[in-house]
Amino acid sequence: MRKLNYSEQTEWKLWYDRPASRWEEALPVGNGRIGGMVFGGIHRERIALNEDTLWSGFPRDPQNYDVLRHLGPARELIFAGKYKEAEKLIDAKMLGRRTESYQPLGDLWLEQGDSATEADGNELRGFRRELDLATGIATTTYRIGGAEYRREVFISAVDQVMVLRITALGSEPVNMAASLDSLLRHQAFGGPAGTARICMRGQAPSHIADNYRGDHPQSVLYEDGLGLTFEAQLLALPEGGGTVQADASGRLTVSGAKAVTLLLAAATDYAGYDQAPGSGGIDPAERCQAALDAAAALGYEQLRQRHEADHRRLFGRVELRLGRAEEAAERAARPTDERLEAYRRGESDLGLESLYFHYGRYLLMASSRTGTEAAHLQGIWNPHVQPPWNCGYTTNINTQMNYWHAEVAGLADCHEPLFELIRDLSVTGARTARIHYGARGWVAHHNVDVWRQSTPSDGEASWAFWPMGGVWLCRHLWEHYEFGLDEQFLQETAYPLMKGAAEFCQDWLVPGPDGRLVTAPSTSPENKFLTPDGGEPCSVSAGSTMDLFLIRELLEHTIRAAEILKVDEAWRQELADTLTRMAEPQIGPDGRLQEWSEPFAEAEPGHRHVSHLVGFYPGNAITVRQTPELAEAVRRTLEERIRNGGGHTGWSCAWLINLYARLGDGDTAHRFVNTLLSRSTYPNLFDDHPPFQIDGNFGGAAGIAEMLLQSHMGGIDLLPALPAAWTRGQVSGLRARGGFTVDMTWEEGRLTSACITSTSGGECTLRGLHGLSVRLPDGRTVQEGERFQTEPGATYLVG
Ligand code: FUC
Repeated sequence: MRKLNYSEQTEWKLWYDRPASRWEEALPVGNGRIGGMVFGGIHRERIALNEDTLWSGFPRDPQNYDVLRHLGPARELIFAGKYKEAEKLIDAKMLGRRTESYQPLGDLWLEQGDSATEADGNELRGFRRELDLATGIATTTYRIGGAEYRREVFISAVDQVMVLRITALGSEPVNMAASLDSLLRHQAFGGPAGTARICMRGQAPSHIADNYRGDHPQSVLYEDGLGLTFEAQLLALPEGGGTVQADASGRLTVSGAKAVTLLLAAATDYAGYDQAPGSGGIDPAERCQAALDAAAALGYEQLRQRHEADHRRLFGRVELRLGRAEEAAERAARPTDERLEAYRRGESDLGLESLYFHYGRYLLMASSRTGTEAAHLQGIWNPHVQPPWNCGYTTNINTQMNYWHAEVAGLADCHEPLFELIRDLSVTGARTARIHYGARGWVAHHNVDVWRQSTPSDGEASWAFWPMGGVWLCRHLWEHYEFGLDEQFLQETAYPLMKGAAEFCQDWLVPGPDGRLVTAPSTSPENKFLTPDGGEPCSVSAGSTMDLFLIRELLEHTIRAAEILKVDEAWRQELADTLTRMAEPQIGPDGRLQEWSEPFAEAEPGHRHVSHLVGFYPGNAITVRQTPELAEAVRRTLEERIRNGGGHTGWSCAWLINLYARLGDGDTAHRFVNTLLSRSTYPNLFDDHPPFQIDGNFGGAAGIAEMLLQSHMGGIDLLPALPAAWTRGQVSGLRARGGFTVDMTWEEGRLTSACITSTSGGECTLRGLHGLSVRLPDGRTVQEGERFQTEPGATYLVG
């Protein structure tokens, strides 16, 4: 395919001409498990560290054995229209305990060079710190006097260590000191005598009793022996002479070296959600030592090559370029924070928009890799002992949004940690289903942590009472199958989990007063209606639209999966029967999609959640082609929400991009891309909810992909929501459902060429061809909307 002649030198980089002055300016690196935020300091460098299993708490039984006896009475109150009373009952009797918090591991501090050099009249020049998304390497360079210093940082997924390479060019040697520190209980010390190693060993709190509102030391509990143990170790490999010394207090000094490679390993004794810390046979110190020894034997060059090859393999799968190369290069020549400022002031910068897309891919690669924990509210990066919302997995939108781009943007393998989370939840959630609701299958609620809490958390019904977490998560299993068509995955992983969630739904649905099956109690995440009698804000009723969409889709996907696998025929029939008996989402008298089963007035008409639109995106129960009236109701719902201030948090705005893309309204989708970047983005391009929350990055990337390619209506829609601002561009490697990969170029707002690769054969239908046609290998041509058979591995050109 013709390339638009961009330069990789500048394109996929975030760069700055000064060190980060706060955490939200630092640059994230990660291998899915270990995370680092690189500040790029000059004489004093900080790399804030994380390890993805370092959480407060330990396994406990969070079941509330009292819930079940209140379920019947709560339903009676709801069906009698006594919503407020039902809500009070739930708040008082049917919730659970606070989930645990993700913890910061600590900081690696480097002191480098001698500030006296500068005082002697040698100015600091040429400072640059950057993050190259294509290689996953953060680099800081600067000159002082005749010396040029360079620090490179990456975290290798292959070798499980952070690698820091410090070099000095010119006459000056590298003189530096390194130390480790943590906000958690810890000790730092030197390695065995004669080694160039320092260590930090510490303990995570047994419980964090409060959310972030500044740090409340009294909410951080340590009970002896109950928290996870963690360890970080740093090893120095100097080159070109130089001496290394590690003292007993944990300070490592290197002097007179030409270059030094620092290797950092980190581990905890987390051995699974159901294993008490320390009981799983994992020794974090041994783990660190083994990783460091293996990495040291490879040496810097090999570590870097192995990391880069692995990183490029994933990152290079997709390329998106918007607008003219010269313009993109010109904009990229500016520091990213200035670029963002200019964009905020209204300057167009299509390169920044594609950078944001690639950053969304980069961040998922760095926070969710095979074998690691799933990405939580902040991916893996967090400096707080009491992080906002515990840095948890909040499953009424945020956890799902983290993975919206995974399939379409070529990172299906990064989706796997979420499947592991779902698998664990199906075990803890089976107890909760039985104990809380007397139901089969498994259930998960809104807050989940590393211990896989499946019960409601503490708090209030409007968010804590949400037994649909597992149902929604299961959509990811099905999507993974639909994109990749991996039948083994469907059989061994997806189907058993979907089946359990579907069984829960069968038992959870009850006949409402009109005999139709509904959920009760039911909430619509975090929004409230005004009670018809007293006009009081209330969150609890029966059969919220979101519940109905989520359950409907799960049952349909489960039936489809059982058909493909040729299993459970009788049960399939049961599910099909349930579907016919379920209540349907309603269009209200004002033409909007109703959020609840009744046309209640909303307490907050500009609410950030648009839960009832879940059937339109990410779901496909409503589509512009198949159900145009409902799609029109979606549009009206959106307009009203937005008119009242909706879309104001990062993720909420990101959702709007996806929804407008599905409406085929590229210009409005683009307006929200613009809003997300201008209003909800930190200097390091992290999403600013506020505060930092990574879902907006991921949802934004998904939205950009959704504007370019859709495959939810049976067939592939090319450029379905191209905004006027993206007149020309090219993209390669986007994935479509049915096992296809799509490359496209376009000019003047029209498709100019496309190449479809079929991974597993199967039928394909293309739309958005603008008069172009598909050439088949046998010479036949296929037009817009015409179905054709593909061969596995074959490519089909559109021109
Ligand atoms: C949900 C959202 C909030 C926030 C939190 C983590 O409760 O309503 O906006 O994203 O999750």
